[in-house]
Amino acid sequence: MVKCEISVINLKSISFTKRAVVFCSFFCALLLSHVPAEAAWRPIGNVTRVTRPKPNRIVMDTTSRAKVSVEFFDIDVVRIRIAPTGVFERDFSYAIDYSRDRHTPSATFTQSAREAVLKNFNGAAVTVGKTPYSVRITDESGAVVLEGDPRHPTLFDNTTGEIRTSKLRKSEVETYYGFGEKALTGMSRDGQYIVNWNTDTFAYKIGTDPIYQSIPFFYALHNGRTYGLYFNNTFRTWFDMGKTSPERFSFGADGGELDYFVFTGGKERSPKKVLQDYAKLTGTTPQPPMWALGNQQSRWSYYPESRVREIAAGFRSRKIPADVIYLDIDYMDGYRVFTWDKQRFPDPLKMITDLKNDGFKTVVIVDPGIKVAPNYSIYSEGKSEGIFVKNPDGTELNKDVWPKAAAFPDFTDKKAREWFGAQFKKHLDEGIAGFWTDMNEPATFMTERTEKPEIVYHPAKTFPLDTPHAGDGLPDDHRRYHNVYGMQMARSTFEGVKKLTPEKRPFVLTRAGFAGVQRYSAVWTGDNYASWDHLALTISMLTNLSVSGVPFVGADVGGFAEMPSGELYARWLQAAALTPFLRSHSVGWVGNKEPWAFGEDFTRINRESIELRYRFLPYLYSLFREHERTGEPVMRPLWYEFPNDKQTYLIDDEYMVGGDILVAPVVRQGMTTRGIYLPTGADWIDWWTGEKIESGKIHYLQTPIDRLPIFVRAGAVIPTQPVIQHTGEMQNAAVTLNVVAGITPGKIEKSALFQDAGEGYGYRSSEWREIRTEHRSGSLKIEPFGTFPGQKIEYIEVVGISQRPREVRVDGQIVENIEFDNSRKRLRIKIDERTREVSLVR
Ligand code: MIG
Repeated sequence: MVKCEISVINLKSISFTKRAVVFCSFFCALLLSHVPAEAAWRPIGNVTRVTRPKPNRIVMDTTSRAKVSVEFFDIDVVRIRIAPTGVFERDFSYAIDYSRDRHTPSATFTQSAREAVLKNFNGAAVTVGKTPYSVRITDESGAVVLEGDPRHPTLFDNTTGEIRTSKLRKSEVETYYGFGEKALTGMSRDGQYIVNWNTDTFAYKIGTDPIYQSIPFFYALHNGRTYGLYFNNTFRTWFDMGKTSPERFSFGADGGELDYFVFTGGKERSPKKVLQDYAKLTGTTPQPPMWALGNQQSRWSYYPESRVREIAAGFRSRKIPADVIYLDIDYMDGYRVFTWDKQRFPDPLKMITDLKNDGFKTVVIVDPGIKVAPNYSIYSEGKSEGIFVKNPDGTELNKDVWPKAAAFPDFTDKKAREWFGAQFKKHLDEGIAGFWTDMNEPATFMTERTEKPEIVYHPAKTFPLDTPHAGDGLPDDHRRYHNVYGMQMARSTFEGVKKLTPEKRPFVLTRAGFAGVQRYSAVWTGDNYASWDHLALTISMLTNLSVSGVPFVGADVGGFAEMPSGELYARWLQAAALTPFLRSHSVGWVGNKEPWAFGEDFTRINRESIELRYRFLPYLYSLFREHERTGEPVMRPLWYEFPNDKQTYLIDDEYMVGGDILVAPVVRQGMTTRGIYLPTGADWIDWWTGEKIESGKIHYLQTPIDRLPIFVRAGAVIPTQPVIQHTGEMQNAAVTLNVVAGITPGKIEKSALFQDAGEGYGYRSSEWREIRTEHRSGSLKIEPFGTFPGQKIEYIEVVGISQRPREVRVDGQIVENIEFDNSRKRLRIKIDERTREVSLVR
């Protein structure tokens, strides 16, 4: 084809006879080739007819044959669907959580020759222009939320199946966030070009895109006002966020419908409202087992058994807390999933039981590739069950991965999901506590015969595009289902484990995923690199992933590839200490990377970082509870909490844990002071010194190697516990409620500590307790709800109190046994389970 085009361009300069030959070969080539000559982009055209199948939905015919549907999907959620073929697809999405109730908002409809208007009961409206088709969404106050760019209308190409649209930016200073797991520079995606196509990207660099996950959801923020947009399309998608022109952003896909949800952000137009509505659409992460919030240790790979035991003992003997140990691919017999290498692990049950008795859970990796070997029962059973992915000609798709030639379950087939899910029985019987699903982009190896292996996104790194999939009733090829394969493997794992052990909460960790993956799994950011840049990158990656609906996120501490210095490892562990998922993991061919592998001084610092993690576990656990209910993330970027402070919009070296803790880790080598910005809209206290730090300013503070800079919000009540060695010891640890001084007089701050068994589903009925507090200037009211016998409440610590109060009363009685630490500006008051009110008189 390329040859033909060149010939055509040069036609004028060649003779008539030659021209005839060129023309002939050009048309022959056209006939022979399946590749279309060029993209044939067509607009939607004019709206010719409007029908209203439901009160909250209108459907339009157009001159191009494309059909358009406009709907108030929920009160503050507009859904627009354009079917280029004129026939809407089956209304099913792997991303959507169908188990949730939704409001069907009442709406009114009016139309004229020029416009069709669907108006929500609260005043928000969608206005469709008819000649030609255009769309504009306005909020309750009539302000424009989002409108199409009239000079770059929605286009589709019926020959290739591609679709695209462009929207106007509010101004050149609009910032964009979300997009799931992206290794791109900075916090905002403004000016960037983004592609979604799950890809195995070993030792990715800053700027490598795409990587493992695809979440086509983003926020636009301008002047404190937000909206969100989720592009409900599983094909390869792309977003041009003002890179081509600062006047607009554009997005499109290689196929499917132009189906997108706009989250208007409600009256406040706040990021929180956007995320709540997105979470209502795609679901939340169920409360993880408590142990999964503990410190986790991994390596590719720890083996044989003696080495695993040595690592576990290494934590206990050095008093470094830990809850989980991971087994990477070398535990298997020749990389056959659901088997053991009997030389390396002669008695898995015994080892796992001993580890369990020592407070360690064991998690194993599971790959989707099932070794092609007739005498391997998992393979032969899978084959006879017919659950493997096939080639277009009906033969089994075999590709090389770790076990060499492998077959792959079609996770878009319910039968395959159930079959694979049932295989976990063996490991669950052995006592394995959780599963780590890797290589599920899906990733395959290139062989010696692969042409041009130097191409980064080589097609041979996954299934061929024309590979058929069941698609749960909508059979189509890999183009449509590539991006959901990983999340469906995580789902198969989650659902399988849940069915086999219904009394427990499954723990799944996945590398690949799509919007909605949070319903099944935690996510880690794949094969990062032991460099300072990569450490710095974790903050924007994990916070953007968090606001993309996925709360349980972490990066390989210390970097997966290469060897960190002691300083880098220590700073990394420190920076990660309060991130939702805390796991050290690395390749096996560089030096040891356990927290004690960098000399005595670093061992102490690393121990303190992990101890810090365990101190804050009651707070972290409560945040997960809040997430399950509302969709609020655990880890949060600053702009999300403080959208009215524009200084926060680009901050990518600080993060929030919940709404009350701001962490400003050191992510640069040798930095013993750093600039720290504290947002306006709150007052801040230094957690360590109790010093009040003025907001709205950058402070240059000392950041010694053994301290994570933490700031807490004035007025907050933050539960902590003493250091324990693993979460199994938690029940006997007593809670301290840290009451942060400096609350604005007249204000009431409410908070809740959530307690339950840390496992199982009792918390969904009556086996839970919530310690609710109300903080006013000078007084704290404590009220327990629920009857679960959770950790006892033993102390109140007032953080940031500058002098010893004249009087402290507990339930009205003056008490004397208080400790005031002037150097740290802390006051400690002993209370007990019956305490309902503590008050201070200055
Ligand atoms: O081809 O199982 O990202 O965490 O250690 C590499 C071996 C396969 C990639 C994962 C990594 C894991 C490794 N895996």
